Amino acid sequence: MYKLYVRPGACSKAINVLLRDLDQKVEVIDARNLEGFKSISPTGAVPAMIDEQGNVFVEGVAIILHLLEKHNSAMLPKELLKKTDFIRWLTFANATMHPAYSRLFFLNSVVKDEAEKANTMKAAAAKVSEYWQIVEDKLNKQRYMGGDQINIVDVWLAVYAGWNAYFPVEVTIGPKAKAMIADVQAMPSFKAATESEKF
Ligand SMILES: N[C@@H](CCC(=O)N[C@@H](CS)C(=O)NCC(=O)O)C(=O)O
Repeated sequence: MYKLYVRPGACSKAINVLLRDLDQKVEVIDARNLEGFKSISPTGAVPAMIDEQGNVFVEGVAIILHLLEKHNSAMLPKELLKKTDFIRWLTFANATMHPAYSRLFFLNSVVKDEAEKANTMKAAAAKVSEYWQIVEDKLNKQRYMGGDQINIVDVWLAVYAGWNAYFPVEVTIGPKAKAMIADVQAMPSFKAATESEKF
């Protein structure tokens, strides 16, 4: 049984989905206001995960690569160029798209002047939309980010797409990406993860 520390609907939800897709048992723990959480995750960020041996894992990409390799998942290509491409898109999600959304969250919470907030958030949202266009370009050639099967990159992107509802500015997502997101949201593991984060 894995222990997974999450914030409801945060990026940690992708790990919640992945553990289910890998047929692993998971105890989902709400990290919000959890005393001592920084002794598990020094930055205070989720996801954090503890395995049955007591090994502690933080940082989404490291957790995903660990789980895929440990559970011998076909999602992680063995051939070097394919593996590098998979990691490229994983880090596109985690280190390009996610920080672009983080800027929106940051501006939404710290900018108090309404006109300044509208301007800065519009610029930040344009960057997020630009990144969704990169996803759209990829999905114009194939149904999912890794080919014809949903993979963890699709799941991560679908989790981020759910954040659009929090902002008073428009993020544009193309039709192919919207179809991919709908398929991810229909996955039983995605639905189960959503339920498990209703604390
Ligand atoms: N570098 C970390 C960042 C994770 C991250 O930004 N998590 C957000 C939720 S999506 C979080 O916990 N933010 C609250 C905080 O950092 O205190 C990773 O990739 O796992």
